[in-house]
Amino acid sequence: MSTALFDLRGRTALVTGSSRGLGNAMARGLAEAGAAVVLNGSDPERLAAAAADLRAAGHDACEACFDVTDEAAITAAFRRLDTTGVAVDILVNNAGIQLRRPMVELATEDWRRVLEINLTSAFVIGREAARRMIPRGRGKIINIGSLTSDAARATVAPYTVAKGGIKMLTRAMTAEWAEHGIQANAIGPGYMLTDMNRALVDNPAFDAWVKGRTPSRRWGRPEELIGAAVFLASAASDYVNGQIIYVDGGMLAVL
Ligand code: GCO
Repeated sequence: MSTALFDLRGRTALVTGSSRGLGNAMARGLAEAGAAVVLNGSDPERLAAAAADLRAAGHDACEACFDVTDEAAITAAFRRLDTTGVAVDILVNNAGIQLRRPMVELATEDWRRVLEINLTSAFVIGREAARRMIPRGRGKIINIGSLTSDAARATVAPYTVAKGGIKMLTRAMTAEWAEHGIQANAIGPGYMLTDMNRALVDNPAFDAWVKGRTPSRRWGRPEELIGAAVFLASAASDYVNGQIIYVDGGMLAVL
Protein backbone atom coordinates (compact mmCIF):
# COMPACT_ATOMS: atom_id res chain seq x y z
CA MET A 1 0.00 0.00 0.00
CA SER A 2 1.44 3.37 -1.01
CA THR A 3 1.99 6.05 1.60
CA ALA A 4 1.35 8.52 -1.25
CA LEU A 5 -2.30 8.25 -0.19
CA PHE A 6 -1.36 10.17 2.95
CA ASP A 7 0.98 12.66 1.29
CA LEU A 8 -0.14 16.27 1.88
CA ARG A 9 2.59 17.96 -0.16
CA GLY A 10 1.10 20.77 -2.26
CA ARG A 11 -1.82 21.21 0.11
CA THR A 12 -2.47 24.05 2.58
CA ALA A 13 -4.22 23.49 5.90
CA LEU A 14 -5.85 26.16 8.06
CA VAL A 15 -6.16 24.96 11.66
CA THR A 16 -8.17 27.15 14.03
CA GLY A 17 -7.06 27.39 17.63
CA SER A 18 -3.62 26.04 16.76
CA SER A 19 -1.28 28.13 18.93
CA ARG A 20 -1.27 25.26 21.42
CA GLY A 21 -3.02 22.06 22.50
CA LEU A 22 -4.79 19.72 20.12
CA GLY A 23 -4.82 22.28 17.30
CA ASN A 24 -1.09 22.81 17.47
CA ALA A 25 -0.42 19.06 17.57
CA MET A 26 -2.63 18.49 14.52
CA ALA A 27 -1.07 21.43 12.64
CA ARG A 28 2.40 20.01 13.34
CA GLY A 29 1.28 16.56 12.17
CA LEU A 30 -0.23 17.92 8.96
CA ALA A 31 3.00 19.85 8.32
CA GLU A 32 5.05 16.69 8.91
CA ALA A 33 2.85 15.01 6.26
CA GLY A 34 3.87 17.77 3.83
CA ALA A 35 1.13 20.38 4.15
CA ALA A 36 1.77 24.09 4.37
CA VAL A 37 -0.04 25.23 7.50
CA VAL A 38 -1.84 28.42 8.41
CA LEU A 39 -2.03 28.64 12.18
CA ASN A 40 -4.86 30.55 13.82
CA GLY A 41 -5.34 32.00 17.24
CA SER A 42 -6.54 35.22 18.83
CA ASP A 43 -3.33 36.02 20.76
CA PRO A 44 -0.83 37.51 18.25
CA GLU A 45 2.30 36.83 20.32
CA ARG A 46 1.43 33.22 21.15
CA LEU A 47 0.40 32.60 17.54
CA ALA A 48 3.59 34.11 16.10
CA ALA A 49 5.70 32.00 18.46
CA ALA A 50 3.86 28.83 17.46
CA ALA A 51 4.33 29.57 13.75
CA ALA A 52 8.01 30.37 14.32
CA ASP A 53 8.44 27.00 16.09
CA LEU A 54 7.01 25.18 13.07
CA ARG A 55 9.21 27.14 10.67
CA ALA A 56 12.25 26.40 12.85
CA ALA A 57 11.38 22.72 12.40
CA GLY A 58 11.58 23.25 8.63
CA HIS A 59 7.88 23.51 7.89
CA ASP A 60 5.98 26.02 5.73
CA ALA A 61 3.93 27.83 8.36
CA CYS A 62 2.26 31.21 8.54
CA GLU A 63 -0.34 32.69 10.81
CA ALA A 64 -3.86 34.12 10.47
CA CYS A 65 -4.68 35.94 13.67
CA PHE A 66 -8.42 36.31 14.20
CA ASP A 67 -11.10 35.67 16.81
CA VAL A 68 -13.26 32.81 15.53
CA THR A 69 -16.39 34.62 16.74
CA ASP A 70 -15.60 37.76 14.72
CA GLU A 71 -17.20 37.27 11.31
CA ALA A 72 -15.65 40.40 9.83
CA ALA A 73 -12.21 39.25 10.95
CA ILE A 74 -12.84 35.81 9.44
CA THR A 75 -13.85 37.16 6.04
CA ALA A 76 -10.93 39.61 6.12
CA ALA A 77 -8.51 36.78 6.90
CA PHE A 78 -9.82 34.70 3.99
CA ARG A 79 -9.53 37.73 1.69
CA ARG A 80 -5.92 38.19 2.79
CA LEU A 81 -5.25 34.53 1.99
CA ASP A 82 -6.94 35.01 -1.40
CA THR A 83 -4.80 38.05 -2.27
CA THR A 84 -1.61 36.25 -1.24
CA GLY A 85 -2.57 33.23 -3.36
CA VAL A 86 -3.03 30.91 -0.40
CA ALA A 87 -5.83 28.42 -1.12
CA VAL A 88 -7.13 26.56 1.92
CA ASP A 89 -7.39 22.91 0.84
CA ILE A 90 -7.84 21.53 4.35
CA LEU A 91 -9.79 23.24 7.13
CA VAL A 92 -9.55 21.95 10.69
CA ASN A 93 -12.24 23.58 12.84
CA ASN A 94 -10.59 23.00 16.19
CA ALA A 95 -11.05 26.23 18.17
CA GLY A 96 -13.11 25.76 21.32
CA ILE A 97 -13.44 26.53 24.99
CA GLN A 98 -14.73 24.61 27.96
CA LEU A 99 -16.97 25.96 30.77
CA ARG A 100 -17.78 23.65 33.65
CA ARG A 101 -20.86 24.78 35.58
CA PRO A 102 -24.24 23.20 36.48
CA MET A 103 -27.01 24.42 34.15
CA VAL A 104 -29.05 25.86 37.02
CA GLU A 105 -26.10 28.17 37.75
CA LEU A 106 -25.26 28.91 34.11
CA ALA A 107 -25.90 32.41 32.72
CA THR A 108 -27.54 32.46 29.30
CA GLU A 109 -24.71 34.70 28.06
CA ASP A 110 -22.16 32.03 29.01
CA TRP A 111 -24.25 29.40 27.21
CA ARG A 112 -24.30 31.57 24.09
CA ARG A 113 -20.55 32.28 24.27
CA VAL A 114 -19.64 28.58 24.34
CA LEU A 115 -21.97 27.80 21.43
CA GLU A 116 -20.60 30.77 19.48
CA ILE A 117 -16.97 29.71 19.89
CA ASN A 118 -17.40 25.92 19.70
CA LEU A 119 -20.11 25.58 17.03
CA THR A 120 -21.10 28.72 15.14
CA SER A 121 -17.46 29.48 14.33
CA ALA A 122 -17.19 26.13 12.56
CA PHE A 123 -20.17 27.04 10.39
CA VAL A 124 -18.89 30.54 9.54
CA ILE A 125 -15.31 29.46 8.82
CA GLY A 126 -16.56 26.33 7.04
CA ARG A 127 -18.78 28.46 4.82
CA GLU A 128 -15.87 30.78 3.89
CA ALA A 129 -13.67 27.79 3.10
CA ALA A 130 -16.37 25.97 1.12
CA ARG A 131 -17.10 29.05 -0.99
CA ARG A 132 -13.52 28.68 -2.24
CA MET A 133 -13.33 24.87 -2.29
CA ILE A 134 -16.48 24.36 -4.39
CA PRO A 135 -15.12 26.09 -7.54
CA ARG A 136 -11.94 24.01 -7.16
CA GLY A 137 -13.96 20.82 -6.93
CA ARG A 138 -12.13 19.54 -3.89
CA GLY A 139 -11.55 20.21 -0.19
CA LYS A 140 -11.24 18.59 3.21
CA ILE A 141 -13.07 19.83 6.29
CA ILE A 142 -12.26 18.27 9.66
CA ASN A 143 -14.45 19.41 12.54
CA ILE A 144 -13.22 18.63 16.03
CA GLY A 145 -15.97 17.08 18.12
CA SER A 146 -15.70 15.33 21.43
CA LEU A 147 -16.90 12.31 23.39
CA THR A 148 -19.68 14.74 24.25
CA SER A 149 -20.75 14.66 20.60
CA ASP A 150 -22.41 11.40 21.59
CA ALA A 151 -22.54 11.24 25.39
CA ALA A 152 -23.28 13.86 28.01
CA ARG A 153 -21.41 14.60 31.20
CA ALA A 154 -22.89 16.73 33.98
CA THR A 155 -21.72 20.38 34.28
CA VAL A 156 -20.58 20.77 30.65
CA ALA A 157 -23.96 21.27 28.94
CA PRO A 158 -23.10 24.07 26.47
CA TYR A 159 -19.92 22.27 25.43
CA THR A 160 -21.89 19.02 25.01
CA VAL A 161 -24.61 20.68 22.94
CA ALA A 162 -22.02 22.46 20.79
CA LYS A 163 -20.07 19.26 20.18
CA GLY A 164 -23.27 17.37 19.38
CA GLY A 165 -23.94 20.15 16.91
CA ILE A 166 -20.46 19.71 15.44
CA LYS A 167 -21.34 16.09 14.62
CA MET A 168 -24.56 17.13 12.86
CA LEU A 169 -22.95 20.18 11.19
CA THR A 170 -20.44 17.73 9.71
CA ARG A 171 -23.32 15.74 8.24
CA ALA A 172 -25.01 18.92 7.00
CA MET A 173 -21.78 19.92 5.26
CA THR A 174 -21.70 16.46 3.69
CA ALA A 175 -25.28 16.80 2.51
CA GLU A 176 -24.53 20.05 0.67
CA TRP A 177 -20.85 19.89 -0.27
CA ALA A 178 -19.92 16.25 -0.99
CA GLU A 179 -21.12 16.55 -4.57
CA HIS A 180 -18.56 19.32 -5.02
CA GLY A 181 -15.68 17.06 -4.09
CA ILE A 182 -15.49 18.18 -0.47
CA GLN A 183 -15.16 15.57 2.27
CA ALA A 184 -16.40 16.80 5.65
CA ASN A 185 -15.67 14.60 8.65
CA ALA A 186 -15.04 14.95 12.37
CA ILE A 187 -12.64 13.72 14.99
CA GLY A 188 -13.90 13.02 18.50
CA PRO A 189 -11.00 13.26 20.95
CA GLY A 190 -11.29 11.39 24.22
CA TYR A 191 -9.91 12.70 27.48
CA MET A 192 -6.66 14.28 26.29
CA LEU A 193 -3.76 15.79 28.25
CA THR A 194 -4.35 19.45 27.38
CA ASP A 195 -4.31 22.79 29.23
CA MET A 196 -8.12 22.80 28.97
CA ASN A 197 -8.22 19.59 30.99
CA ARG A 198 -5.47 20.46 33.47
CA ALA A 199 -7.94 20.84 36.35
CA LEU A 200 -9.33 17.37 35.59
CA VAL A 201 -5.94 15.71 35.30
CA ASP A 202 -4.88 17.27 38.61
CA ASN A 203 -8.06 16.04 40.32
CA PRO A 204 -7.23 12.57 41.68
CA ALA A 205 -10.84 11.39 41.66
CA PHE A 206 -11.43 12.56 38.07
CA ASP A 207 -8.08 11.17 36.96
CA ALA A 208 -9.03 7.80 38.47
CA TRP A 209 -12.45 7.94 36.78
CA VAL A 210 -10.93 8.59 33.34
CA LYS A 211 -8.42 5.77 33.76
CA GLY A 212 -11.11 3.39 35.03
CA ARG A 213 -13.67 4.34 32.39
CA THR A 214 -11.21 4.20 29.48
CA PRO A 215 -10.34 0.68 28.25
CA SER A 216 -6.81 1.91 27.43
CA ARG A 217 -6.55 2.94 31.10
CA ARG A 218 -4.89 6.27 30.33
CA TRP A 219 -5.43 9.83 29.08
CA GLY A 220 -4.72 10.52 25.44
CA ARG A 221 -1.84 12.64 24.20
CA PRO A 222 -2.52 15.50 21.70
CA GLU A 223 -0.18 13.97 19.12
CA GLU A 224 -2.38 10.85 19.10
CA LEU A 225 -4.90 12.79 16.99
CA ILE A 226 -2.40 13.25 14.17
CA GLY A 227 -3.11 9.91 12.48
CA ALA A 228 -6.83 10.57 12.17
CA ALA A 229 -6.18 14.16 11.08
CA VAL A 230 -3.73 13.16 8.33
CA PHE A 231 -6.10 10.41 7.18
CA LEU A 232 -9.07 12.78 6.94
CA ALA A 233 -6.91 15.49 5.31
CA SER A 234 -5.52 13.17 2.64
CA ALA A 235 -6.58 11.27 -0.48
CA ALA A 236 -6.89 8.19 1.73
CA SER A 237 -10.31 9.51 2.84
CA ASP A 238 -11.66 10.67 -0.53
CA TYR A 239 -14.73 8.41 -0.16
CA VAL A 240 -15.23 9.06 3.57
CA ASN A 241 -17.92 11.62 4.35
CA GLY A 242 -19.98 12.72 7.32
CA GLN A 243 -18.16 10.46 9.76
CA ILE A 244 -16.81 11.08 13.23
CA ILE A 245 -13.72 9.14 14.22
CA TYR A 246 -13.33 8.73 17.97
CA VAL A 247 -9.77 8.82 19.23
CA ASP A 248 -10.73 8.03 22.80
CA GLY A 249 -8.91 4.91 23.95
CA GLY A 250 -12.18 3.02 23.55
CA MET A 251 -14.16 4.99 26.11
CA LEU A 252 -17.33 5.37 24.02
CA ALA A 253 -17.21 1.72 22.95
CA VAL A 254 -17.81 0.28 26.42
CA LEU A 255 -20.21 0.59 29.40
C1 GCO B 1 -14.79 17.63 30.43
C2 GCO B 1 -13.68 17.60 29.41
C3 GCO B 1 -14.17 16.91 28.14
C4 GCO B 1 -12.99 16.57 27.27
C5 GCO B 1 -13.32 16.13 25.89
C6 GCO B 1 -13.85 14.75 25.89
O1 GCO B 1 -14.90 18.62 31.17
O2 GCO B 1 -15.52 16.62 30.48
O3 GCO B 1 -13.21 18.89 29.12
O4 GCO B 1 -15.09 17.75 27.52
O5 GCO B 1 -12.18 17.68 27.12
O6 GCO B 1 -14.20 17.01 25.27
O7 GCO B 1 -14.07 14.38 24.54
